[in-house]
Amino acid sequence: MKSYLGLLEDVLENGVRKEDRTGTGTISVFGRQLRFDLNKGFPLLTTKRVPFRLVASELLWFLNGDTNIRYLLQHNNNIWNEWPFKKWVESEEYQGPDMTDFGIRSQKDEKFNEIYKNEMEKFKNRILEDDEFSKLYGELGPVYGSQWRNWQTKDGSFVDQIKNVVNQIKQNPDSRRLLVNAWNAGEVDNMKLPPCHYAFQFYVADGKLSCMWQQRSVDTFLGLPFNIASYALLTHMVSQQCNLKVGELIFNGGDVHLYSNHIEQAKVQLSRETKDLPELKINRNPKSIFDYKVEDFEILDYSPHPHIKAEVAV
Ligand code: DHF
Ligand code: TMP
Repeated sequence: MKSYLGLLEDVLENGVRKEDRTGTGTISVFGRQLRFDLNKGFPLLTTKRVPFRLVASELLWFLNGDTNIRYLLQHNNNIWNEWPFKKWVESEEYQGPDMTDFGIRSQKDEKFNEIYKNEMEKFKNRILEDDEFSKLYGELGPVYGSQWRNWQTKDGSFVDQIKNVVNQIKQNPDSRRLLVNAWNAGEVDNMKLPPCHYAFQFYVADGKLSCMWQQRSVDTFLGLPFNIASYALLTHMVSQQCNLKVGELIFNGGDVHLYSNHIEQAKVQLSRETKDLPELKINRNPKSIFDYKVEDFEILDYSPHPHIKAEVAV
């Protein structure tokens, strides 16, 4: 995982100041690649603890074709809450305290932060308990899960890209078309957040399955460690389903940035020594790529440095 730290260093050294949609401000570089040999351990950062359980439940949520945060909340996963919450507090129906710019304000104003946390708890409970509310306000739009499993075509039929790509890997491993695409140009405007990791491709050679993904926008401190672990996990799952060994995992990033409020955390991470990578154990051989459960995965020998807190830009 030295390469991840190398990228942090690269952004710190070469990043150019750039304003961004969230108003936080970033330093940013354009066009970078990282490569991981999945036979040398599971690429979960060791210079800070990354919550693997959250990575796994998010990936299973994508694979279920689900785009509603209710599933995530049922799995105690809060990583997508801010975006549907934004839609809720901006709606006509919302009558609570003013939540304008809650992301930035909650970091700067202690009193507001308490009010915000309270509204967020109420929102989460309603998503979990109220079916109608969750249908209206828990939805992220046709994001990853929808495009991966139910890409709608012109004639109104649906393409299951995951099922197709797994079948193709089994039947036609030399194919150069082993691709899944989440960037559906006709639907991007209906998504709460257009896909950051927008496409991935598999490659089979020497009995080994490799995977390369494309990411247009990269939150190097918060998002990227999740993204690396998520595509690593997906590659292990697909290789198990196709009776292949794992090969390489390759990341291609477009706008690779560090938010201005993550710089100190990045430096702390760079001051830490890396440790041996953990191993992934999959405890079962499920019938299909759609039958995995969070409990099927175990991370062995993971003893990272402590977690480092950082605020997510909304
Ligand atoms: N927006 C931004 N600005 N950056 C992101 O990385 C991002 N990622 C999204 C959605 N929108 C985003 C989905 N993935 C966290 C990690 C991944 C993620 C969203 C959030 C995150 O906050 N991770 C914390 C731990 C969270 C927890 O324990 O609940 C971390 O420290 O890794
Ligand atoms: P953007 O849509 O304006 O590019 O903002 C998206 C932000 O979220 C950006 O900082 C990248 C980050 N991000 C990741 O790094 N990984 C992810 O998986 C997701 C969903 C977002």
